[in-house]
Amino acid sequence: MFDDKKVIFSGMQATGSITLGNYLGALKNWVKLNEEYTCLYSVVDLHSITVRQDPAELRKRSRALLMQYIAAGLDPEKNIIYYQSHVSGHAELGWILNCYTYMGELNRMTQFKDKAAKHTDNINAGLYTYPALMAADILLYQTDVVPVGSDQKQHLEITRDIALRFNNIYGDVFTIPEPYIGKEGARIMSLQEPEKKMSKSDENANASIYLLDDPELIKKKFKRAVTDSDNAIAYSVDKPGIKNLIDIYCSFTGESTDSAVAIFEGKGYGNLKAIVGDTVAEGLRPIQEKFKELSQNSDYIDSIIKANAEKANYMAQKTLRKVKKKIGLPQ
Ligand code: ATP
Ligand code: LTN
Repeated sequence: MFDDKKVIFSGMQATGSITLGNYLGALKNWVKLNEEYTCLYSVVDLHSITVRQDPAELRKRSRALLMQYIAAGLDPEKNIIYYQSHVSGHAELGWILNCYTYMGELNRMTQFKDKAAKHTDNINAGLYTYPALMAADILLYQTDVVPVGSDQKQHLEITRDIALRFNNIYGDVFTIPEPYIGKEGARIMSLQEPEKKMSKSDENANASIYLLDDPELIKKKFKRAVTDSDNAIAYSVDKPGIKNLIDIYCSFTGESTDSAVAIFEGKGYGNLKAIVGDTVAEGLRPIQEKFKELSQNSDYIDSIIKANAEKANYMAQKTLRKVKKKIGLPQ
């Protein structure tokens, strides 16, 4: 819509430090896709406050998250990297789309059910209507493709349903977005409870590898990874711990599952954990170095934040004007 290139939008919440799950499920694919598309990558800070946050921590984490996008390989001159709260169109369209989203649809959202169960003292309306704001993030930029991990599939489906509903009433207002869910890394599991996805807000720090973890700590966490009482290496749903380690290894090395199993077969769990630990520690080293470099260049980060919010705002206003006109808000 904005030039000949198709549009990509994706985001992460500033609820903690980026995990290996976020990296392999989303960020790594963002870097891969960034040549052929107009890409917007947002730190979705408005989504983060659906769970209670400490203000100083949220500010710090949001900036660190934005810097990790860049450190992982996204060029801020070529990609629009910005804070969601700096573009007021997200909240505006979010409200409008709330009015085109049914409670019956929201009731089915598994992320809401999981988070409500985890935060029983704060089941707020924002947590419930989170998907309408996410739909706004995506539809605001006439997005064609949304690269996410498989846990976001349901949110993409509701986004498409809302967009189709809106278009049916008012004509072709929104582009209908497609999810992009990578083959490997789509769902990285917790190292401590491999039946559960790795999550940046997990209280158990041993369950997640963080992008900025020290290499020695990464190796240690892999050594402590929960597997099973058997010692035979196989890629199977009955062995979620081993399957997860093999998935992580393949995501980093580009090896196929079969050849990874052949490499590790007969070598025991200890060996597998050590090799995966070394591979990840080495694989993350360049990102960590770049992050350190960026940390010393605060003015540069400030200028990126400002310039990119302006670009995003310009794009957002185009859609917002169209939407407001269609639904009859006074011009
Ligand atoms: P939280 O713990 O606060 O729910 P999260 O770790 O689930 O956070 P998000 O910010 O919600 O992370 O998600 C950012 C991106 O990372 C999304 O595209 C999501 O699909 C992807 N993602 C999150 N966890 C995983 C995982 N374990 N495996 C693969 N992709 C993941
Ligand atoms: N809901 C996502 C984060 C998110 C997002 C988005 C992802 C908010 N808005 C728009 C892609 C596109 C999550 O919880 N992982």
